[in-house]
Amino acid sequence: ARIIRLAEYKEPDYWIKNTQLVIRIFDGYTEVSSELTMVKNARVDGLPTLVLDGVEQTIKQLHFDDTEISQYQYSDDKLTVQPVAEEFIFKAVTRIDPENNTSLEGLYKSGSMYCTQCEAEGFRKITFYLDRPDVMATFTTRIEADKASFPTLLANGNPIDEGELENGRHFATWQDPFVKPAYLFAAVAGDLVRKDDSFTTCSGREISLRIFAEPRNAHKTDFALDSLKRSMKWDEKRYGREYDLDIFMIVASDFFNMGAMENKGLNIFNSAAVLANQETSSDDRFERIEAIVAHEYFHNWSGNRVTCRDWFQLSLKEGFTVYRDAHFTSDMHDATVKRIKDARFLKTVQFPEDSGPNAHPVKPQEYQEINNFYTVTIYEKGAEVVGMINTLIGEDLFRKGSDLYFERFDGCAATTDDFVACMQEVSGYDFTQFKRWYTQAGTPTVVVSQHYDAEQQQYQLSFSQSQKPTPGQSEKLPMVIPVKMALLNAQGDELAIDCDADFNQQTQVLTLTEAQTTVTFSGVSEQPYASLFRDFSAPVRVEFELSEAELLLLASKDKNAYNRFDAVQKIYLDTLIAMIKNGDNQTPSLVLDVVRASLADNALSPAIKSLMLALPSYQLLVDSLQQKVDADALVAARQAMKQSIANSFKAEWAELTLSLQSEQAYQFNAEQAGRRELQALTLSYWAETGDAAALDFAKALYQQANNQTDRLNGLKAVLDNGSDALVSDLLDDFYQRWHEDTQMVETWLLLQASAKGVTIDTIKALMQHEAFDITNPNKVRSVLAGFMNNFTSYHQKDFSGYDFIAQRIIQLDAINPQVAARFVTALENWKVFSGQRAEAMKQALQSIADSQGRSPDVSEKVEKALA
Ligand code: BAL
Ligand code: ZN
Repeated sequence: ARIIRLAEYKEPDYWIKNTQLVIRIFDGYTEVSSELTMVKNARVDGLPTLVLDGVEQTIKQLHFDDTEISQYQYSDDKLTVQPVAEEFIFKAVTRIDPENNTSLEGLYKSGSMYCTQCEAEGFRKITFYLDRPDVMATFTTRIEADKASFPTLLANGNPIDEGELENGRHFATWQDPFVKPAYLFAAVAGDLVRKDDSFTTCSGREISLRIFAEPRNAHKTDFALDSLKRSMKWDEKRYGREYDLDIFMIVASDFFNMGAMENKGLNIFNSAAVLANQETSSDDRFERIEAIVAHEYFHNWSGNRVTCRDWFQLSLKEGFTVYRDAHFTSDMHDATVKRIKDARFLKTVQFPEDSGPNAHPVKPQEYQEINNFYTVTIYEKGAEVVGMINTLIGEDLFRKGSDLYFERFDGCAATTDDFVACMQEVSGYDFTQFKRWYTQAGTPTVVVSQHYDAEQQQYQLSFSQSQKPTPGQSEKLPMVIPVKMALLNAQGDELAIDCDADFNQQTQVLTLTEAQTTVTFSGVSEQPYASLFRDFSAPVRVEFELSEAELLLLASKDKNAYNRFDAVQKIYLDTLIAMIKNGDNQTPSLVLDVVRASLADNALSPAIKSLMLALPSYQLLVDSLQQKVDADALVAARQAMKQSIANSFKAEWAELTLSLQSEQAYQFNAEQAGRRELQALTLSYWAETGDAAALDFAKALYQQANNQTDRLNGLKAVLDNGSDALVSDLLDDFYQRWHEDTQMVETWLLLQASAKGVTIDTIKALMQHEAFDITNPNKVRSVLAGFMNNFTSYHQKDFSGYDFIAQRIIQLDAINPQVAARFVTALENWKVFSGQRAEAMKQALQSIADSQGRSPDVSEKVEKALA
């Protein structure tokens, strides 16, 4: 396989200054004419051959200026030609086949519309190009199509022309004055309805905002438009970033590999990530849509105006933009809740990636298929790294650094080093060692121990950091680790800190740089309680053995709400791990005490309370065990604990569930969403007790709901605990009522694939259902990701889940390699499991490896997993 290495980066031999495209859409084929104004790179000697990327191109004509190119070579997705001058226009006319493009990269047909997805390397499926992010050009795009079928024709930038053509066809021409790499190109042709709004920028410019959707979805666009306006305002206020074009467009597409795409001025969204209303979208869906709209919008600066030099810098735009959208969500809703959920997600999904065969640094050194690097490491760990920069230099200097970065690299393709250099320049902080966060893969473990000397009134904390080897990286060096902390007295009050280490009094951050650090705190008149890594100040594993009394104090009195949550989770996790190790599934009183205290604490918001009362997921448990996992024992222990908590507080669950019922008109906001989230949790415990009244309540919640959140909360409780007859009644009812709504059908598939006790036969039946379509990534994800994340069903005792997934990966790979490769994650961490289970997972991987005609996407992941 071909390996692309960062160390081998060099500038291209030629640049493209301007790109003129004509896309002629016909029934059965599309013809693309391109004119690329090119100039030789001044740093290159001679007149090198021009090597353009192009995939599945049927060549009709090639020209240099007006001279036809008779000699060329087109093989292995590269077109090689010999220029005769340093400046020229390269012209190509080619044909492509969007109707049969099931990879959903390049130009493809999504239902009745044509749309594009070019990141990372899809543009080469549209025409020949220097398809790399450091080649930036202005674009003019003309689209021609049948007018009756495709009245809406869109591309990046501003509309400059439109008109009628022969045979009922028409055209529209769009011009994008901002230079951009090809991955930000977009074009759409469809029969779409448009919803308009406007936004006045900080400098008084009026921007026209337009959302396009298929007519049946016209009623679901308001929320995204509002989210967009909030995002635009926020980016002006928080980052001083004003929108640049006069128009900002969003298009919803039912067939989409990713969540959404930040194409300049023309974002294309997965329908599931943009269409919303109260009837069909739950609170968490609203929050996710708002965050994705913001994320794509924020890319206009962090990604588009300043883009990446090469794909090794992907986190430059993704890590920073995730950081920005997380901050936006915190500002819009509840910052602690957002932080808890983000940290929990990182631990649940990114930590396992970082300790598995696909571990890679935030700035990878090499790849085979870049599509495989749109990972939680690049995105979410990348965001944590940006967050640590903020923690280390403080918010004001961070903003100065970001202003400098945008100013200095506007219109350029930059690197993560460029970003950090700006932060260093404005703050004077030396980031040399810190940059290991970009180059070293793996999650550091910090082991902490404490010692109190009452006589000297001194307290010591010793930190020892280490990192396990990751594939291709055996040596690990110490990291810069910011520890936001406090010392608490027995009432939970914070003590003044006087210590002999690098501690910032203003930010309350202690910075570790060595493998071992011992910090001595003076003037400590009683044994303190250490509240460490507040707000999850670094993406590390922490091992700090605490007594029950210490844990209980932190769990009940720590004023840092994140750490309070974390202490409660630690109690559940440590207890579950002990239960698994000892083979004893009695839930100890400590756990019940914590639940009781959390239940009784009226100062806790419902949202935080629900987070504190929820047991850690199976996935988080697997990662926390840090030893070979006996999946059956793990399931038994967690189920026993859930049962015990349910039964011990049966009356409380019932009472709380009822009291959380509200007559308030539905609104998506943090307060209401928190109440509904807590009710979902209390109802799930109540239903777990087997109380018939709980199921009656759940059924009524489903039937009487005027919003999707309540409806799903009721339905989930029934799915997990109701009789087969009731379950099938409600599922039938759901399908009957909403089978014409794509998002509802996706939810219906997901609910069943995620339900307790689902069997492979049910999954197979879902894949045979009229609502299923294997060429549609959302449908595939609903069923297969739903199943894969359904721990007890996927890891069922006869191991049959693994071969089933392997066969589906092989099947999908022939249709959509990008989507297929994502499912390899379900098998790649086979080494964490014990005995025959690990062997069965490995065999499933091997069967993929042995299959014919695998894509580079799937090959890379499978080979790494088997290495
Ligand atoms: N750039 C791919 C989609 C996203 O991260 O916004
Ligand atoms: Zn992004």
